[in-house]
Amino acid sequence: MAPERETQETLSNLLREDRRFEPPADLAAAANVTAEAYEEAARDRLGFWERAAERLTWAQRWDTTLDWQPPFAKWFVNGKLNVAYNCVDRHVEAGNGDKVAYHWEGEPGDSRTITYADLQKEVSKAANALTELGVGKGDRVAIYMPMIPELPVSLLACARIGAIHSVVFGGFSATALRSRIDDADAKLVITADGGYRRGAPSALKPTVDEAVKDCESVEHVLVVRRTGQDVEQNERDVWWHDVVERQSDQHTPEPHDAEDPLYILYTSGTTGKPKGILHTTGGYLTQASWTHHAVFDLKPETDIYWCTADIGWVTGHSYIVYGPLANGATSVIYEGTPDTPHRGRFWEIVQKYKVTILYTAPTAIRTFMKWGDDIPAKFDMSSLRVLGSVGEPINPEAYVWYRQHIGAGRTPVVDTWWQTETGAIMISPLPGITAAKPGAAMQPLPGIVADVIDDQAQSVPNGGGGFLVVREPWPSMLRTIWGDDQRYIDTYWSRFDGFYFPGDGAKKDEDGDLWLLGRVDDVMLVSGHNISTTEVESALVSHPKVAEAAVVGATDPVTTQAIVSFVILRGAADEGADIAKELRDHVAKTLGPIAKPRQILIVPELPKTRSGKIMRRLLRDVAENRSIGDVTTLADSSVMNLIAEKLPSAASED
Ligand code: 6R9
Repeated sequence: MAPERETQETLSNLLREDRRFEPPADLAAAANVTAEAYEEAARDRLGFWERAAERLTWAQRWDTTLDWQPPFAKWFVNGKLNVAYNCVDRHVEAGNGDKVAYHWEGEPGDSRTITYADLQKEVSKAANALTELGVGKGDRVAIYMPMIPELPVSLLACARIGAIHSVVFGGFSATALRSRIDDADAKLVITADGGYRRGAPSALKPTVDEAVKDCESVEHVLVVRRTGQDVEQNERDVWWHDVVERQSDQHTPEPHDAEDPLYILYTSGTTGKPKGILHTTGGYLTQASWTHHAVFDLKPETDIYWCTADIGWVTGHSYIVYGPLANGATSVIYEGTPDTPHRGRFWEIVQKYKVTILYTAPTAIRTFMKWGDDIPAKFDMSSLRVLGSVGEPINPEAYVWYRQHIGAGRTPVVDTWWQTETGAIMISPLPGITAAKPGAAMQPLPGIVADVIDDQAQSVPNGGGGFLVVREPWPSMLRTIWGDDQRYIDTYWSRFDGFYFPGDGAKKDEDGDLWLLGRVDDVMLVSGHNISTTEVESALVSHPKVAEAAVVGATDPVTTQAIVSFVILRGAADEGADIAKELRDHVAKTLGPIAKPRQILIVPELPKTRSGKIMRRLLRDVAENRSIGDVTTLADSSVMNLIAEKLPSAASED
């Protein structure tokens, strides 16, 4: 007999969405990938990935496409290639040395243009410098830098010589940096004096000094001069302009094994020791490159591509560095923040470089909504043809705003679901094929086998919700957690036997299309219903006065948990007396009375990680009147004080 449950559903499906956006006819007609790709991959998944791998240049072809000893995968076994050669040299050899690889834009308004030929020289010099500093194949290099050209150059120099890079986002503390240096046992740290953020130089070197104090593994700290700030000169420190600049700009890239490690990237993880996600060479580059070609429909001859992420996150690794460069793309890199010196900075950059493809995060989109429609309207953004979103579920309203106010109602929006662990995009519309629904990631890409299952590991029918899983290995999957195979097994492969479990909830709509519903740890249990945070947040954001919302479940004597909402209003909206009632009624109307929040708090900001994801854990502390937990991964810790000030009004509602 089935265990008695209050409801049949694993995760409820409340939100209905009937809007559809067909691909533009001209884009569809010339698209890089056609519907045929889905059939081709369904017929022969490994054959499909072999053809994707053939887009790269291999020094030696693999003999086995996949060696799968669950949950340990090897892709393109015995294949040999050099990632930096694939990202740089081969484009120069093909006669594209004069093509721009990066238009780099500093926050103060300085800029640099870097061609593929320039990049080849810079990467060769840096590779020679690393060798001189005693870094060799398999050694770990920690990178803690602002968004300056030396950052991608450093990654590529490591890849070229087979050193394993571990990029630590420049906003992390000395303690966080130190624990990552120690876990990877890094020999070299590459950093800069500082970078520009919000109109001022922001120092990095002092944090590194503190992090490497008494750290025995680190032999040298290689420092780029960016801001000219005073830096302490320690024994191990060497300047980039001394060591790198005097090197030869010739360097012969050696082929590496397809399964040689390429990088470690620590997931920010809300609790416990950070996990060092390990990516390897051939499979990673294959999927990063193919997905960038397919999902953005990248035409390297004509597109100007801009991903606004920081290279400190996986999005920057795969879609600023490896994917775009492997494809010979021309990209924009911007050093600073979107509001410096004014709130139109992003749109000014789109206009200046005639950006055609823009890839950004829902948190940024909702911020732009809050700032008002009039800001993007001042700029000529007619060059844009594809827009992308990543990092969190995109609320349907934010999606429609993005399409309308940034894409002039013409551009497809691709909502791309993936993780640090997956290495590359897994679930996404394809811009020339999919009639996309606002807020849905739609379908697994060709070659990816994903599903939504219930707590009994059964595939849910259309219309049902549950746990997202990946059923088959994929080329850019993490290979393990650095130094901890058991934690890799426990974290990702133990909840459901034989499936990769990413930790996200999802639903299949009536057509079988996929909607991501947030982390399963955040799901709320209300009167026997498992309600996703995403659906309630999207309902709130669909109210014209709301720019952004975060909801959490707080313990409730009657309903087990009750929904508490934190809401940021749009630029023009007024905090009227009845706004809380208006919003509660709106949610009840949109999703049903079960999803009606018990409380609505109007707040000026939401707590977010440094990569822009809402930290609901801290909001739960507020909602349950607890002292606020660990805030070390919070981007701006003063936000919690602003929210706490709003508390008395919350208690008085209802
Ligand atoms: C690429 C990146 C991964 C987590 C992931 C999920 C959330 C990312 C999403 C999305 C819904 C999307 N996420 N993209 N949720 N729709 N399009 O963000 O990697 O920093 O490791 O975060 O982000 O919860 O599990 P990472």
